[in-house]
Amino acid sequence: MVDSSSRLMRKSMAFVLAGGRGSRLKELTDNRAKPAVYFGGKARIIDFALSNALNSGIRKMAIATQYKAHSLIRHCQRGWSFFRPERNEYLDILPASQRVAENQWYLGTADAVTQNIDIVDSYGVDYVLILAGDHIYKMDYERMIRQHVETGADVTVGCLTVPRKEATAFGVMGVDANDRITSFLEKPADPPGTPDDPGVALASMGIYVFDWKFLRELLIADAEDPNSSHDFGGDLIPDIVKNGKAMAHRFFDSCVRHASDAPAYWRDVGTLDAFWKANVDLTGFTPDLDLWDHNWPIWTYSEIVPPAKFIHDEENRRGIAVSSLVSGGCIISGTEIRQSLLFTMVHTNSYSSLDQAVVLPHANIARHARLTKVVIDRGVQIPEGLVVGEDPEEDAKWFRVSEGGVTLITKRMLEKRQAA
Ligand code: ADQ
Ligand code: ADP
Repeated sequence: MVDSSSRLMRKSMAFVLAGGRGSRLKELTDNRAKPAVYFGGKARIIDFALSNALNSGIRKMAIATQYKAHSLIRHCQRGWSFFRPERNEYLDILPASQRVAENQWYLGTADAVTQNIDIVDSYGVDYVLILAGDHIYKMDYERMIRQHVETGADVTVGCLTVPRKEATAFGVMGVDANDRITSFLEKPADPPGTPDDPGVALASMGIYVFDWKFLRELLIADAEDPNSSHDFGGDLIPDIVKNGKAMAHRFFDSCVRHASDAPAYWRDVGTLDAFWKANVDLTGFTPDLDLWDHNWPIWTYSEIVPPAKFIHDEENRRGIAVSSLVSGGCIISGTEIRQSLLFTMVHTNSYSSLDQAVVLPHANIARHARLTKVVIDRGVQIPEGLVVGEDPEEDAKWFRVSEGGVTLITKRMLEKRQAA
């Protein structure tokens, strides 16, 4: 018989891979890793995986960091340091460069675990849940771990269906009638569709459950294999599919939704367009991602700030925000804001307007600025009268304009513009 929920979760840990840069987010990840990128007004991307783990009952977590990890490490230390060793709860941050003598970074995702075998050993767990720190979704991992134990699989891979054309960025699998994985192609150029619907492919979410004993042996063997790139999706999973028992776990079965007819929400906000859209979508009437659900809170580090303040300026120009999310500490003074998402401590000034803007913390919008379809990086001081989003050619001279017409504005871009 499989353990009760709490016993099963006590025997499990989450190992979060948070080392990737996310280069398609362009200058937004110049100084921070993708998992540290802000999302949804208060949180950072990694908070979704960590919150899912916490809400699922997992109390042992390790976070492997690598690329530009400073901001990520600071965030995790501030926001996620409430685990108590005396209650057998742990959260360890494992920066790549500290674990090897010759400053060799983690080679691939599997190597990030191999280099920390001693730490996983010290947790004394039976099951290891490998997570990616860079996706936005709400999922009850207990169901996936339970399925893993019940089926006696060597590995259980989280999966969802994606349009076939987009599946080139994923591990794509074929399954039999029992959801046993029969084939696995990492990022195929021409992804196969599913038998039911040739327009969609069954894609790996890049999350896996293993028995620790099994994975430990596999990692040690993999480390000695000169032909391996030490990557879960590229090496280990295809190998188990061939030589062992790999099962698929459907995200649809364990996603956390606010209503049974709500869509199963999962996003890789890996491009500027996807990042902007997922944030702006939250301003919609009933967003597919419910951040208001008390039963599945997204935990994060939160600055202590006063409530958002809206004021009419001295000429009685209205400071208003409609269909928008405005975080704590914001001051909206004489600015009209529509369909926008403002993070903590954004200050906007009179005669300016924001439309479909995603404004990261501590940015300041000076007077008479008019910004449409923008992402404004943390701490950016938008100068007086700046107009963006109306003339793409002009915008592209100074800023990053995405394929979908979203303009990213960072401090460095503004400095260059001002110097010219
Ligand atoms: P990718 O997302 O392309 O594909 P990868 O770049 O290896 O795989 O990133 C996986 C996760 O590991 C990310 O969270 C990243 O931040 C992190 N990471 C990458 N290199 C790391 C390192 N050296 N050390 C620590 N962390 C690291 C994977 C799978 C596919 C699957 C997709 C789903 O390989 O099969 O479909 O995820 O997004
Ligand atoms: P504007 O350019 O729109 O005139 P200001 O920055 O001069 O904006 O501020 C207008 C109003 O915003 C102030 O009268 C005050 O009510 C509020 N305000 C500005 N800064 C702060 C602050 N640091 N704390 C609280 N309220 C502030």
